[in-house]
Amino acid sequence: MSNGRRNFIAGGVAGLAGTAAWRLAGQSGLLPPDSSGIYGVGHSLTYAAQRLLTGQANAREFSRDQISKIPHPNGKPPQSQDFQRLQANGFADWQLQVDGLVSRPGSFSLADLKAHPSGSQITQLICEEGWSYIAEWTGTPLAHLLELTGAQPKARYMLAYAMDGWVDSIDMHDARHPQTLLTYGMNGTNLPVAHGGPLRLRVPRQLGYKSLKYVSRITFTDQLKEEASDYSWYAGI
Ligand SMILES: Nc1nc2c(c(=O)[nH]1)N[C@H]1C(S)=C(S)[C@@H](COP(=O)(O)O)O[C@H]1N2
Ligand SMILES: [Mo]
Repeated sequence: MSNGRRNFIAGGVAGLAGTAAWRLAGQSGLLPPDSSGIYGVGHSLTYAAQRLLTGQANAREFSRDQISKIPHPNGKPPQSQDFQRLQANGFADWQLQVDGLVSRPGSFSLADLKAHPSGSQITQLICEEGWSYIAEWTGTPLAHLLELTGAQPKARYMLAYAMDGWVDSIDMHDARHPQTLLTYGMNGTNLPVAHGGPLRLRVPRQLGYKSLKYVSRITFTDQLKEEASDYSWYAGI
């Protein structure tokens, strides 16, 4: 890290919101897009510190022999009849809806997604409760879907909606990160329903709750409302 950056961190902690340093941080992509709004100064500083320390850095990747023998499934699959009907049909009728600030909104079946270039990674899912497991995930890089649908420059966040009612969001920095995938495969098979099948967002640089399961819609927006979750919005690890 350069001296300038170190001084910037020290100065930033002393001075803060409203100062020239704060504005500079915003212009350099060091603040969450709505830093003056819903997050507050402490949260925004966590984000800035993490961005300074890790930049575009990748989450750690592991080797095949480190994959956990028994991955830990958390929670229950969606209980709705809609979900059960889709599951009974092997998710052949399931579609991912993509809309919001994109030039070409549309819907994608699993077969559509699988026809596009895939990425895979062996990474660790870390729950905020203290447990974790390592698995191999395969899916469509979100950056590819962004190109395909033409995300507009105005877009600052991606909101993802799950079929069990969960909603979460990431900023465009994480949406474009090469390790961010829309996964349909896990450990060489279709993604099990217990782990979020048919489609789960995988954001390995953040805690497990940002890896939204049962995703059926993603939308791009220029502002976040506080609808998302009780957890901290930025969950860098
Ligand atoms: N839709 C949805 N996504 C979710 C959750 C959930 O309950 N519903 N739980 C989150 C939490 S807290 C964790 S730790 C991981 C658990 O993933 P796993 O079931 O593969 O262990 O999924 C995250 N994504
Ligand atoms: Mo979690």
